[in-house]
Amino acid sequence: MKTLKIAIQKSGRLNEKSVELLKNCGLSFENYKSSLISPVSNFPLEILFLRDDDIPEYVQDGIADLGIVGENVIQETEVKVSYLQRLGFGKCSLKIAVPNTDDIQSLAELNGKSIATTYPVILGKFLKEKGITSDIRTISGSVEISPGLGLSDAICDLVSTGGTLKSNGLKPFADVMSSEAMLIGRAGSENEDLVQELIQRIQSVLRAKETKYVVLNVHKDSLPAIIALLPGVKSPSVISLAEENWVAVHTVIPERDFWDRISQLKQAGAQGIVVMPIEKIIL
Ligand code: PRT
Ligand code: ZN
Repeated sequence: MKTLKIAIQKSGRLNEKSVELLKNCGLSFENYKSSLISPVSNFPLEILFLRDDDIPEYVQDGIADLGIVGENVIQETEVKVSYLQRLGFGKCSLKIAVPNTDDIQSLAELNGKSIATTYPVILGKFLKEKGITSDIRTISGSVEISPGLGLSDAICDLVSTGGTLKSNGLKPFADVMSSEAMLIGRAGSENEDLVQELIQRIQSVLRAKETKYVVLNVHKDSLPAIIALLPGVKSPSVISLAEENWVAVHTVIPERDFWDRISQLKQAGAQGIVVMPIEKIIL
């Protein structure tokens, strides 16, 4: 049987979450920091640990079948790969930022200005689309110090909390792209059975992360109002309690509107609400 290869970041911001995701998919492997390849003992898969910048090309060229990498890196390397699944971590945005003292109002004011970045391809396309001609200065790191050193008028860099911009006297001015970690595959690999199996496992882990398992007690009279508030996978399970006219309701609730939903349930008569994490949801 064929063994798949998946490339993930060796160390850095995406490493831990990528390893965690694969382990939550039930894959058993050693996360050796020193080795480049780790075999999975219970699935025909090998994990390649690489620098994130190399992952898109490895996948495009078929050295790896799959990869986990930020969309920013994929777009900057301009590779031909299939986007298989958004993974919900490593979220950030690529932004143009200017010094706090700059009173720039419109994108057009970037005409003729210099912008330092490690993302010349993405920035170049963005500016071209907007009809703006700036001087893109490609540097390899520490972009945020470049206006302070007089090397550029503005920067274009990834931002997550905004702390780095702030501590360098910069303010975000324009959004170029938003990014998150993405499962990519060699073009056409999405049709392979093993790849499909892995995608399904990943999706079941992601779905579970977005939902909580909730058990609550309610008087039978309030049951219709409670059920009306619950979406559930299909419909909630309702189990009789020893106390007459009381039932326990088992259901799942989406993480995103969790607290609103819980307070609505309480108002509708729910008591003794127990909330549990879910490991996997297989549809
Ligand atoms: O060694 P290797 O080449 O593999 O890693 P790397 O150093 O190139 O990348 P790494 O580990 O820093 O980031 C990997 C991926 O994480 C990126 O390609 C993004 O997809 C994603 N990501 C998410 C981020 C950030 N958030 C982020 N905040 N990548 C970088 N940053 C940097 C940003 O460049 C800036 O210096 O963090 C700083 C800003 O952060 P805040 O929180 O202060 O706004
Ligand atoms: Zn990198």
